[in-house]
Amino acid sequence: MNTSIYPEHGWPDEFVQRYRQAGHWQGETFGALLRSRALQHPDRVAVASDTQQVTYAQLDQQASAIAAGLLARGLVAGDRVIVHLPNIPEFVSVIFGLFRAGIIPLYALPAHRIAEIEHFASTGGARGYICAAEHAGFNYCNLASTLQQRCTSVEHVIVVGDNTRSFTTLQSILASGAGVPIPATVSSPQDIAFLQISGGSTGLSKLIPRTHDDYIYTLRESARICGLDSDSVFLCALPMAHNFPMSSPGFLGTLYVGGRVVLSLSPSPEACFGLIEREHVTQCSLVPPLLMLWLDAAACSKPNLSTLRVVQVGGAKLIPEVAQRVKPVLGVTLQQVFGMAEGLVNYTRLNDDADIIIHTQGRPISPDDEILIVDDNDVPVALGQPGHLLTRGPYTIRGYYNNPAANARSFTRDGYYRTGDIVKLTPTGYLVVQGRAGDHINRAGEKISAEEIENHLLAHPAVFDAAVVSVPDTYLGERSCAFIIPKNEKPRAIELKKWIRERGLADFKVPDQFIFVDTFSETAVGKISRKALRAQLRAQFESTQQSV
Ligand code: OOB
Repeated sequence: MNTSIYPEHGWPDEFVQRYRQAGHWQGETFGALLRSRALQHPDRVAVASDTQQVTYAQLDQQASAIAAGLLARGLVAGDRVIVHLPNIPEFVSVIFGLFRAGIIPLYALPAHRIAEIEHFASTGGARGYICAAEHAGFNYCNLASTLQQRCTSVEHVIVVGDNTRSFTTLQSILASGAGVPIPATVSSPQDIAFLQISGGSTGLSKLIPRTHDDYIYTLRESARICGLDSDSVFLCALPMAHNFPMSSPGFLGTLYVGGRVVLSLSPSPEACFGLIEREHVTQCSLVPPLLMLWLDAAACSKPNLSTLRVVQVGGAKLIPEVAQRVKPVLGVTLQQVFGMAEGLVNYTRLNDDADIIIHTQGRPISPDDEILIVDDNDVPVALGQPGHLLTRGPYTIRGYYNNPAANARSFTRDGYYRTGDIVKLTPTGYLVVQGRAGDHINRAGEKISAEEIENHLLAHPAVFDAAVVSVPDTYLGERSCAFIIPKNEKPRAIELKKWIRERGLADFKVPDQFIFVDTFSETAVGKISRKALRAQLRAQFESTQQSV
């Protein structure tokens, strides 16, 4: 067991004992889980899309074939493989194939581009990269080629779909592994099951190691809290690599209880309303901006959503005015979700009073989730006062993967994770999110590090200095605004946008707005922190908005 002050990953022994004795950690693994569900109800549909229906038995067979095929190619248990796939059934068979082989998936979002993927490959020491040939007009095979040139550790590229670059296809892996006998699991419950990526408020994303035991605990409890059972049909409309639609309760929570997962390549109301009707969807998760789109579309087009019972909304703050419209317009129960890929997830409960559902972001999953709300000096604030949220518990990581510097910043000496969120606690134990202490931008649930974008802007030859801040946006919640001091000639905003894209960053990180200034302020230059500068610029932005 890890005994360092900032353990890499893994809980100290006393906590391991406590979580086992409480029955939170039941010694399950993903590989064994799928086998057991396939034996319980082989012919039920596990995953459906516009073009495919995969039963539990088929999913189990595919997972074994993929595992055997990958092992035959030379990958071994413990290797890391980046999974870069959109919402297609192969996402599910691939990750269960990796679980079965004991290989660790590292989930990338479809929007990520070479800069992010290269960073994940090098920090994760990835040996493989699995992508779609093409999705939403982007050719992932070209990205794979560049990745292999830049990152020699990535020996294996596997592509879902035909490709002209002669990369190995998933089809051939499946064919080569079909029928090869392979155990349901080779992992121990406390092994790392996969790596998630952090929103990253300081610089580049960090990798989040989640174990079988801790993650499966959240699936079991989330399914219960969200009212899922084997008759439930969950529509996965958000990118399935994201922790929220993966596990809160998400597609994995649905598979845990033997329900049916329906995948949509797009979260738009046009794509989803038809699927809800056709597939008799009962549950779905959305971020607030999408919920707003759905509400507006449903109010106009009056779709048949009669099977839909619950919509989870999280990832960013939902304002009460919007929360209030959910029941009358969609006819469903709203469930607010405030969670993080690092662990802690809070839900409003389905039978909570309307006031709690509309005005709070829920309470923790587990009686063993420990919550501290503290001031800037780590001293607990009085009940009801806002403060920094710190947490530890049976499914909150104790450290990022391979990142002692980040661990020293993000965890207290006794293992609490510093979430970076400012919250208030109600007398009945519900959390109300007030905002962020750190400098990240929460753009429609996608987290953007100001520092990461500033560093790319500073590399532009015409930029003398850059500060990126979040500004309020009616639909996105927050959008990004870059304040730029040009060197000489003022560059055009369109040029800077192109620059960010060409540096291989996800599109959602391209600043929405640019403001060119001569100087940040007399006192700002070199004398105050970036954090204070960003706060000052944000205030400056807000005051100009009010005077317009
Ligand atoms: C989810 O996970 P991440 O890792 O992309 O982002 C976590 C951060 C939180 O620290 C908080 O700043 C923000 O996203 N957040 C919310 C929120 N839910 C997440 N802020 C206000 N209100 C909410 N309801 O976003 C995530 C993971 C699991 C479940 C749900 C969301």
